[in-house]
Amino acid sequence: MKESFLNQCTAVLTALKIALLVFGFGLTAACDQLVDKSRKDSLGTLEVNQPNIIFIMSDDHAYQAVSAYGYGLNKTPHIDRLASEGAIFNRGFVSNSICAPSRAVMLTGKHSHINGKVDNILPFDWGQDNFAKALQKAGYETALVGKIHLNGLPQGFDYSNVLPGQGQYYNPDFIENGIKKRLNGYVTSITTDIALDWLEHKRTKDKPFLLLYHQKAPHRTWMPEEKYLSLFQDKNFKPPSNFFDDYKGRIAASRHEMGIYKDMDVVYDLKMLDKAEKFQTPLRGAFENMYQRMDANQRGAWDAHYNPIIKDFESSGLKGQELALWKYNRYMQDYLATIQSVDDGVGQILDYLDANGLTENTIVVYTSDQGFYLGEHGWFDKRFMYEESFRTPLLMRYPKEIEPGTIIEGLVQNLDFAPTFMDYAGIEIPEAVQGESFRDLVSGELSEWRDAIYYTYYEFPGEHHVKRHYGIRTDRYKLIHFYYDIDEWELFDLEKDPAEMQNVYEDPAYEEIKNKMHLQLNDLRIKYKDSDSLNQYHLDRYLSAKGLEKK
Ligand code: SGN
Ligand code: CA
Repeated sequence: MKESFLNQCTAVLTALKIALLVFGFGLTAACDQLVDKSRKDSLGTLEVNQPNIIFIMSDDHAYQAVSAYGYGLNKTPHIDRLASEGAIFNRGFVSNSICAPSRAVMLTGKHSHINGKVDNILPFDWGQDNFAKALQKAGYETALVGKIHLNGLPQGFDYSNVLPGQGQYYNPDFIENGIKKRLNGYVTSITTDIALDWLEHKRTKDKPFLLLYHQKAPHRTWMPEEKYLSLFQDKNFKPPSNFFDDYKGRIAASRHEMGIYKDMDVVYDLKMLDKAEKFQTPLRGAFENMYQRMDANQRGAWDAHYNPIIKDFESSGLKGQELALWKYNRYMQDYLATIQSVDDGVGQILDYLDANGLTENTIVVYTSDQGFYLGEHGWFDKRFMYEESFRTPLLMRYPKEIEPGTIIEGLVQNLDFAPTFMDYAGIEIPEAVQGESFRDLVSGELSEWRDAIYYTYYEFPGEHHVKRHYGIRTDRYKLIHFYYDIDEWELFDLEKDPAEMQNVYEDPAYEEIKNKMHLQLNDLRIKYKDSDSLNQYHLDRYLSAKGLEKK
């Protein structure tokens, strides 16, 4: 009786909402609150409350470039709101620091060697379980918007509107429920508009929802939105202390191809598109293709900003260290400018929740698919198990359970998202899931948590030349094994050497620590069912897919 009355009430409210939409957000907010409450009441108890979940992920967003982490590079007031109104994680990590594998881990709650997507090259199997499928079965309406970088039609989503592969910054193609269309505008704002449109017009408002809102930015080649082109123009950034790293004692690191000085292309990465001989760079053609996508207005704004910089650069004749520092600064200006649009989008989503009475019962998570080097070790890109790419920003708000201003020091990984969301949705977490729910950790109800995390990286031989490795990190130490094309162990004392410049693996003072770390690493490999023979299996598949010989 009560239920049918509520159903009628909901229908009337929905009709009223449509009719009165012109009067703005105020009434919609009241209705959302009512519908939300009736769902809970009709189910009886608070325990079965299924909160909405908005999972925001950007691509290559370094934690150093979220102002809540205190590095002073830029201002991200909307992302920071999640920290002040919820929790910030100081030890949020990925388990394989590269895009598609990271997303596969996030969806499945299983390490790369188990879910099979170990690198950006080999295909992902959407047929396996993922948390979106589980939430869908449990009554959630689900959507995926923006970058996912996994081949094939996403499974587990009632609605998907995603970029093909890496996507484009200007006038990008999007694939809406399997149908490709080119959209005009800037990718970050378009992605936000699609997310807001789904929230307001496409979802069924009497169901709990899961929205994966995933930005392409600030991925290479760091092309800012017109309005932010000159935001950091007058800023001179101080490079990190290990910008001129000599890689002593770290052979794999010394073989990198991701140096700002050595490998960053002045046209492709730094936008110096000019006719002169020195601008006929290897990646010039690829940049010209992206530039050609712009319409006349976009190109007008672009040229007005970059042409004077090109002119200055041409006449400067910079060389050596001065050129390295100029490149670093140029890189930072564009990279940080793309983040401003990401932060705006977060603000728009949070405003939508506020205006619609959804703030209280919606979990909002902000993270990235991995971290990124902003000049540490002289680098851009990621992939290594060194801190800046292994670690990633993680902030989370859920007013019903998380105290504002919470700081989490526990070692959390992207492996934990799937079980955490299932936990909040009231779904039993399957045995096969390797991550752990951090729901009780973040609400302060847990005293015991894991003391070590496991990492793997596979994409070699490949772009940026980062050798295959795996390793373990505890609160204080990190042990890494580069095992292919080289056989090198590295041990770091993160308390004494946070910049990871001293490999103390051969230092007798660390003998005991080293042995303990080896034992712990073995335990973790057993726990997560990883082995040398699995590494061999993944290597063989990779080499044959690329038509390469074994070294
Ligand atoms: C592209 C980039 C690389 C980057 C990979 C992986 N090159 O290939 O610099 O490391 O993506 O990034 S680009 O010339 O195409 O920009 S990931 O985040 O998608 O894994
Ligand atoms: Ca990425």
